[in-house]
Amino acid sequence: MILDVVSIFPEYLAPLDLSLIGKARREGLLDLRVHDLRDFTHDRHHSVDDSPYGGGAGMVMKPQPWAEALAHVAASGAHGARPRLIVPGPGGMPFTQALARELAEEPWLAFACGRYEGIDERVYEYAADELGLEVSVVSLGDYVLNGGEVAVLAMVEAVARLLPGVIGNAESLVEESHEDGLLEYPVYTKPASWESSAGVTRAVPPVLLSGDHGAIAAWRHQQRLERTAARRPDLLHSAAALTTQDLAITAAQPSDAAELTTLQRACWVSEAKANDTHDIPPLVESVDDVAHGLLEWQTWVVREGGRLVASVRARSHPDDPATWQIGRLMVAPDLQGRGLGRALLAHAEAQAPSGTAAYWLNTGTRSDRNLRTYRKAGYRVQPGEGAFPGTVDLLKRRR
Ligand code: JFE
Repeated sequence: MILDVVSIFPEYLAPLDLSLIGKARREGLLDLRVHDLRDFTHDRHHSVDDSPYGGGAGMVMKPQPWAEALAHVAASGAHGARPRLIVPGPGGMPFTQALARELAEEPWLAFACGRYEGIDERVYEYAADELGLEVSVVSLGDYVLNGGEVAVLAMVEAVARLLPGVIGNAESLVEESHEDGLLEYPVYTKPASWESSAGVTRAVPPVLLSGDHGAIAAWRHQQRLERTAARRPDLLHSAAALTTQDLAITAAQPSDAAELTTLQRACWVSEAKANDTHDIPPLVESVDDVAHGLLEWQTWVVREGGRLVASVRARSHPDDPATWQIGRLMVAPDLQGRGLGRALLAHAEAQAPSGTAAYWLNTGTRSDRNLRTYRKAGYRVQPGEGAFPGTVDLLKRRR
């Protein structure tokens, strides 16, 4: 990946030579080029700012040095190639892990670090219209910095660590905070019992020493829910908890078969539409077929006011006990988008026996909504066709 940064304080970007990013640079995974905006001025004082039209406090960055600097950067690539231009600003779109992932796919990024009250608006138009750049104004968060440099340090670090080869352990990337909408669980290391200098002894939560992987997964999930509720209640609205606090997840009974049949037909109609066929098991199974499925799978249901509104099932793979198969994740169409599906998926994962190495599931190749949900939950699409025609398999390592 090529990274160009334009700033009046090029030394501000020096920390990028340290640690992970510096190593990636030395290994050629990253080509980071820092440019001094003042090199693109022509007056004796190398001036880059002037007073704002219309009045107001402070100074505004002049268009000319920016235009020349960005033209220089844009012309430095292969024939026809153009960088995506990222401009940090408190009024930009939020910089999120999702945006970091999107930017990590780009071959070439350019960053324009403003100062003062910002950059003359015509520079954005020039970069888009005359240089052909896709321009994105991006905010690190709702607070005001003095310039774009600190934001670029943060964004470059967040993007670079997603590049193949920059972090040794690719798996550690999948299973992180924010990847499935909940905060991370607390972590501990040796000693199991630690005495602070004040003489207070603190033990690691005993469940973590139990060797019971199912119990550990359930405890960690609970910790994540509690932390998210305490620190980021805004995330809960779309994530797992609220829904499962109010609605109990219970084991399906044989008497649920008829309602499950109705629910799966309601839930898979969209699949029939997307794939232009009704020849999909959940759509054509009889009540007896569904009842038979209850014998071969562990199935859980959620009821709201007596109505069966959601379900999921799971079992150990018949030929590979280390793989926990999850399927038939469904939420009544009128209740979708409330995090119920994610909560059920987390529940199914937490029920996997110790010795489970990976969770497996399968969905329609064209089921964009499902694929997005599973991706957010840490699942990755496996190459090639899935277990059934028109489907893909997805895997997630157990942590
Ligand atoms: C610049 C400044 C006056 C901004 C209302 C360039 N997340 C985030 N916070 N702050 C920035 C980004 C940021 C980025 C670039 C910047 C702030 N400033 C300062 C001064 C009004 C401003 O916007 C100049």
